[in-house]
This record gives sequence, structure tokens and C-alpha cells, in this order.
Amino acid sequence: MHYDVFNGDADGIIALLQLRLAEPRESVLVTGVKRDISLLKQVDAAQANAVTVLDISLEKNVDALQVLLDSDVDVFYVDHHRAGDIPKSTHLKTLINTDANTCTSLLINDYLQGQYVNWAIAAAFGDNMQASAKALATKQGLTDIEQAQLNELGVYINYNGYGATVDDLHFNPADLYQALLKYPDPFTLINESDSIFWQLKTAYLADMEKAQQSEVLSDNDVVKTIVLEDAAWSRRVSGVYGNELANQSPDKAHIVLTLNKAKSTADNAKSEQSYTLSLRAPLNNKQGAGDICAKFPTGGGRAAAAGVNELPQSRVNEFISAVESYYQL
Ligand SMILES: [Mn+2]
Repeated sequence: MHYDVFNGDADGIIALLQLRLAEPRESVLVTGVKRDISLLKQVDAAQANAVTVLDISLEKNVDALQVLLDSDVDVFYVDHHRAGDIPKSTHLKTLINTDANTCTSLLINDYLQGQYVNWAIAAAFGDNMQASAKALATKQGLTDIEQAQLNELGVYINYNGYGATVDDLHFNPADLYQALLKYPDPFTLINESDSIFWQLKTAYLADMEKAQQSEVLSDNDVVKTIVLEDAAWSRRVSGVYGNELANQSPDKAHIVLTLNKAKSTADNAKSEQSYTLSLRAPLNNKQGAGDICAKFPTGGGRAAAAGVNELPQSRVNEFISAVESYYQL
């Protein structure tokens, strides 16, 4: 049995899409919401003979990876997140590059020598790698309108991956992948009325309109912080809204806080509110976000974009100060 394990965001979905358009294969799909990156442990080592892993940190999946390698399962691992110590094994083939300007779909695009480059461009836009996406699009001779269309497509697929659980999402990422597999050329999808592209666009615009009305908790030259309510739409839109804020003010860091569901404990009076936090480094200074978040429990991520799954309300100001002092000139 072959397993395809992939992050449920645009980069993960489109990395697999390119690979399976080029090399069709029956496989068991393992994916989830964008934040769910402990995916490899879902693979049954007894059932698997080969596994492809896309766009999830090797460091965060190394224990499950070691189990597979010890069971003589062949693993092809492609990613751009923190890798940690990569196990040495004849069963492991890796394509890993943690450069802040590349993503898994761009690595796959290189691997496939540009066979589905329009999809790769959409994915790079979706992962907010604007400069890399534009450079590749320009190299392909795409018009400004075509570039804008692929940008939209990437943003909408990426937006679909955000949520606390798959129930928050419009489409289960595995279903979305299956649906997109019918379109070797993303422009066919874009030009088809009522396609998933248009369904996602309508949903996205409705959520973004709500985000624009949200509370601004802090704003200065260094960092802007906004707060979203505890609702499915907030959990869907938070990451993409963070990207939009970053693109509007490329010299600023951005924090998006989304209130978590209150935990129902017997001890309710003592339980504290917490936030899911997403931090974006200034686009013009893509560093530090992962390090700042890693200083807080349940935090981590990449240099350019990182997060904390449960930041207690009492530590919000401390977090904002940490971001301020890190990026202050
Ligand atoms: Mn990615």
C-alpha cells in the first residue's frame, strides 16, 4: 500500500497534485487542517510499503519516520520546514530546503522539471511566497491577469486549510485534492463557472469582510495585533488575513489572535481563556518568527511565519513585547 501524507494547505495539496498528475498512483491519503502536522504517525507501518510525505516538518514527525524506516518502508520526504536531525537510511530519500523563499510545491516543481508549473506558481502565491511566485510566473511569460488569477487560486486553496478541525473547513483537504486532480491546468478550473475556484472565492470574500471589522489590540511602526472572535469563520480566515496585513505593511510584523473555545472543565472558574496565535515576520525582514514562538509553550514554526496553539490571555502583552523588541530597529 502506498500512502500520500500531505499538509492540508495549498502548498501540501498542490505538491501532491503535481506529483500525482505526473506519476498517477493509487494511494491512501493522510491529511488534515493546516495546523495538524503530526500526520506521519497515522500511517500503518504494517500496511505501508512506500510513503510520500509533503510539506510537514520532519523534526515534528521524526519518531513516526523512524518507525517506518525500521520497518523497511521506503519514504520520499519533501519539505521546507525545520528538519532537525535527518535519520540516515537507505529507505529514505529527501528533498528538503528550508530557504524562506521556497516551498514544497516549488521543490516538487523543480523535481518534475516544471511539468505543472502553473500549479506550482499558484501554490507559491498560496504559501505567500510572492517574490518567488512572481519570478517564476514572469519566467513562464504569464500576463499580469494570469498571475493575479493564480494568486487568487493559491490564496483560496490555502484559506481552505485553516481551522481548528476539519469541521471548520469548507472542503476536507483530501476531497479538495481529489477534485483538483481533474484539472492538469489550473486555468481550466478558473475559467469554469461554478467550479471549486468560484465556490472558494465566494466563501473567502464573506469571511474576509468579517475579519476587516475585527478588533485592533495594538498597532505601531513595528507590530500590529488583531483579535478575532471564537467562531469557525475566524479559524478559517486568520492565516490568510495575516498574509493580507503583511502584504499591506511589509515593514511590520503581524499578530493575529483567535480566541480558543473555552475548555469545559469541572474547574471552570479557574480555567483561563487562551488564543491561537499566528505571527508573521515583516515581509521585508523574514526572520525570527519561529524563534519567538518557540519561547512560548505550544509555539513553533518557520522564520517567516509561525504560531502558538494555546497562548494564555495573561501572556498576550508579553508576547507583543517580545515581538516589538525583536524587530525594533
Ligand atoms: Mn508549505
